[in-house]
Amino acid sequence: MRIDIITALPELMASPLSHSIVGRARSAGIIDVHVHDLRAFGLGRYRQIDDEPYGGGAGMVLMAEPLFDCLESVMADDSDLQVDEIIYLTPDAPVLTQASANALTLRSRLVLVAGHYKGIDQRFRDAVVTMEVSIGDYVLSGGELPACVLVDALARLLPGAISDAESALTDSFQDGLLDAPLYTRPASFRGMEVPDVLRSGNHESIRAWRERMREERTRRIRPDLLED
Ligand code: 6GU
Repeated sequence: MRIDIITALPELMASPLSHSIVGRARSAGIIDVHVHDLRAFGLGRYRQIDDEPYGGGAGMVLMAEPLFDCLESVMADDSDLQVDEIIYLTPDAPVLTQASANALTLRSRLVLVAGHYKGIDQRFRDAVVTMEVSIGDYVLSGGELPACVLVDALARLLPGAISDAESALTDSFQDGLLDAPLYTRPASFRGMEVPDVLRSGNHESIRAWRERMREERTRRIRPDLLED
């Protein structure tokens, strides 16, 4: 899978995209991530990328022209992969779920547009954006961290990204339930014990215990997940 990211703050994204599973998936050629600096397409001597909103109001708006120019340069590269979706990260959009992440892994090439300031010119959204994604009901300063979140959610699902093939399948949410509690050595720590069942060696009781814990935790912490 190839992902191109358009952002005014490429430095903000460098570290999250270079470590852990995403970093390793990139090194292994499982995911090909390219970050494009919107500022390089800024207008005039000062490479301007934002301006005041028509109609007034607080905050600045990313201008259409640098966004179109940057997107056109991304589309004009020599990749033989077709762009499947142009995704704008914004809080006024449907929230990313494990199901929508799973669906996106079937795509071969995505362009992510990370807005900053107040937002981006609506004409870019209307003309070229094919999908909009929020990562939750709270406000962040820009789409850069959400874009990193989306890349992480996708990278870990791609074949070969995770060594233990089972690991991504047993993640919280992958089947709609939260994970069971985890323990590692020592068995006794400051008077706190690992549940006996996990040390019993009885795989059937362990499986049953985990299933019960997952249901109990989901009912207590996220009852909304059990609704459908
Ligand atoms: Cl995608 N962008 C911003 N700026 N804030 C958010 C978000 C996105 N998702 C949740 N909050």
